[in-house]
Amino acid sequence: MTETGTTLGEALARRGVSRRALLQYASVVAAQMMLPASAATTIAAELAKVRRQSVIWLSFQECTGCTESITRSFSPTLEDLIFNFISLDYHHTLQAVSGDAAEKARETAMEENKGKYIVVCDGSVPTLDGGVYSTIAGRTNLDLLQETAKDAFAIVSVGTCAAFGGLPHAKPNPTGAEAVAPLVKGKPVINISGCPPIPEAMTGTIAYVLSLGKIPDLDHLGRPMAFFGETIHDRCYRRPFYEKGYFAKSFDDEGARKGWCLYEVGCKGPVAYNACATVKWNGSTSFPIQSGHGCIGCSEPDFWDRGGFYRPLSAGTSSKTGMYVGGAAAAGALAGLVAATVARKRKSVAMAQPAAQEAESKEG
Ligand code: FSX
Repeated sequence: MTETGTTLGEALARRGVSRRALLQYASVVAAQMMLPASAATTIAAELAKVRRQSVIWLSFQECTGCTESITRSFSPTLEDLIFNFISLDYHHTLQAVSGDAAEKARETAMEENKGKYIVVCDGSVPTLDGGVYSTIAGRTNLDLLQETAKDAFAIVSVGTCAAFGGLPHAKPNPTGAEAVAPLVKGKPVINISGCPPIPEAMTGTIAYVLSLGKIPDLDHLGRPMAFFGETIHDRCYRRPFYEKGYFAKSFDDEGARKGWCLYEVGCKGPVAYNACATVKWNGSTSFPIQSGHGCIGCSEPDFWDRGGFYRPLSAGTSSKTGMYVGGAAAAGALAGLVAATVARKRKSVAMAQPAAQEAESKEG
């Protein structure tokens, strides 16, 4: 880990990492965060000055997919984050210590870095029955979250579970699972949704906060605009087929083989805000739509309850069940969906309107 008392620049130099390499890395972060190229110099300079930065990672009700995802980050790598950038003082999956020693590490990190440390949370927090459904060191998730968040600089909620409740929050939500943001008061919360979230969205955001000491621009759901400012549909390479009305009707028909739009086989790209189509996955190798599967909208609230992963958006959703339905109910539900999207004041909202028109025409 970064040696106490030294700066990141000094630590990197000792490892033979040149200033040029740091600048290159800063350029990647600047590009990811949609900053002007000139910001790279500032980021590199500020990163070089960064001293030991404590990060406390709290895991609640989740599947560990978010940690799996961040360990597959390509730029920067988790190794960069842990060994060169930060001190990951507490992380259930990655820490070497356990039991009392782990809790002591968390308490010490909080004490020594009051007001400066970052808390990363994954998973949702059970609130029913006194929060008994998930405990760590004999304490409820809620208790641990509120104690740890109290003196933090900022909270970063990674994954749809921490950001919006995710799978544990899906009906009937037996544990009373809640997202993190409503449970911590008076602290900035950055949501990086996705089930799991894109690793570069997590590491890029954390690097941004570390280097610039501020919170990036967020959308109305608390997500960094740099990664969540556009829909998958906005940047999808299959979009020209959508415009021309070329749609795959099943996953193995001729249209699917020709790479046509997956809208009619249930793709939720038009209403899913995330960077899968641009940042992609596994070192920019591919993303679900590129491998032939529609987007399931995992970065949006309540995507599990909406169900219908293979039903087209034009089939709409039932306000009662949350499941996709057809006919008149569909048109009304979809109109609501479109209206909600319009409220987001994003240019990509226009892309949801053809779906509403399609639903209306089907109704007629
Ligand atoms: Fe949830 Fe993450 Fe999905 Fe899993 O920690 S966002 S279930 S990928 O693991 O919280």
